[in-house]
Amino acid sequence: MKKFPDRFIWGAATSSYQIEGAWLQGGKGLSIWDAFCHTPGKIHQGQTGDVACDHYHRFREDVALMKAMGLQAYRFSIAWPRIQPLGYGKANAEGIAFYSALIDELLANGITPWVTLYHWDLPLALQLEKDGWLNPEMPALFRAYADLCFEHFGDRVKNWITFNEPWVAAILGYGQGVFAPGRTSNVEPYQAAHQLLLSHAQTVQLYRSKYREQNGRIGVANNCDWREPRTDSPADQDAAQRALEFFLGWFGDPVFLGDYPQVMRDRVKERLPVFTDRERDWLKGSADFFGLNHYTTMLAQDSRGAKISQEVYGNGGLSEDQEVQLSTDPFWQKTEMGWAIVPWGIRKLLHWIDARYAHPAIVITENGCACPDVVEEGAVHDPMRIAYLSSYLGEVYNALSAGVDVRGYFLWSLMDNFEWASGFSKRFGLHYVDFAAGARIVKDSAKWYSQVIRQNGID
Ligand code: PNW
Repeated sequence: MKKFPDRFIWGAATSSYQIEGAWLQGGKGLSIWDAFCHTPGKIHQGQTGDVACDHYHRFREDVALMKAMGLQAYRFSIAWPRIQPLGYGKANAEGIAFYSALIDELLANGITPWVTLYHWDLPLALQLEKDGWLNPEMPALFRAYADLCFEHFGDRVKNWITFNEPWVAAILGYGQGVFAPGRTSNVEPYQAAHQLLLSHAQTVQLYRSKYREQNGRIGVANNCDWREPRTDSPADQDAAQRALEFFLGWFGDPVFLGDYPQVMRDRVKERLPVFTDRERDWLKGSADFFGLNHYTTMLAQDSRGAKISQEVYGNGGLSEDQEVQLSTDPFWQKTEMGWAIVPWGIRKLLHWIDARYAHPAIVITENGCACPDVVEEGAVHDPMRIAYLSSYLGEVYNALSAGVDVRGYFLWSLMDNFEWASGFSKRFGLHYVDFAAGARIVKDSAKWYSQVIRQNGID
């Protein structure tokens, strides 16, 4: 048995837009995802999160599922437009009441809440009136929203994540245009990322000054896939390192080291905004733990002078700035997302983070996979998910054994949900959701994970 450290945190994660539904209820305002999904052509089969898992009405049942599997911690996000329908102004009492009830229900069941303040559902009014994350007024607006959350929930919530995957918000939202707000540009991702980082820094500063006595922890959840050199040539090794710095370094470096990676400043030049000295000071050290979302690995090849194939997943957007051509090994098995299953990638990435950021406390804030799940006589057998999870956790264990400080693991996801541009076609859950009827079915993987938690380890 691979035993994990005594206080290792076993959790599962979700996000507001992907599970809540009730898009026009409880005084909620519209978000950019409401608008994006209602724009024909943007989402698989025109699906939306209008109802999703109907978690807004079923949250007590969902907490019971968590309790039944012995979950220790639950990561969810607050929908900003439920708290401030327009993104500014006073708090919407019904929104506060909803999250308050959820938090109380979790605590009553012995489950620790981990709260993400922003998992992409920006109030639509801020997009229309301010151009969203491109606007330098955003840090003050986000900080005011976060202030309301700390004020109303901070007595009970001690673990905060400012942003989920700023990389995705910037690249998929402002570069490739496949996520809301659907912009395509090779400048705006850098500008949006800059405001996301400054919003993070200001919010952490607020939390650490005004809410010090709440005695909590705050960080950000960055996503990164591993980049393995395609060959052992120095050029490909450099390409893999460059790709990691453009991916995780873009956000990890400012938060832990105080500025963008040198390689980005050299290559992006005047399209990369510059931090002032004061901003660098605020950013540096603005996380109490290193939140990491990780799913897959790709091969990286130096592409200087060559044309980058846009056919390959991952090559869109800003790969020209990196001059890295990505690919996968044809022998790697793929999940339903088309993402390669490469367990050792997580171990190498954990070591990379450990070395670059001077041995931070790492919390894996997401890891999981989409599988072709079907209901058979009331059960869902998902051996592929169990294989994925146990192999990835095995490599997390190896990193731990080698001294990397991993504190916890949040599995994506507690239940099947609205998978963004893929709609309901991709199932990541430990629980199967019948989206027409709303019913939840415990998958084999949930029973397996429950045993992992009970044993505090994997076989
Ligand atoms: C993450 N990519 O999204 C999100 O945090 C979740 O909301 C989501 O459901 C989960 O991973 C599974 O997709 C990502 O293209 C979406 O690199 C896209 C990418 C990465 C993460």
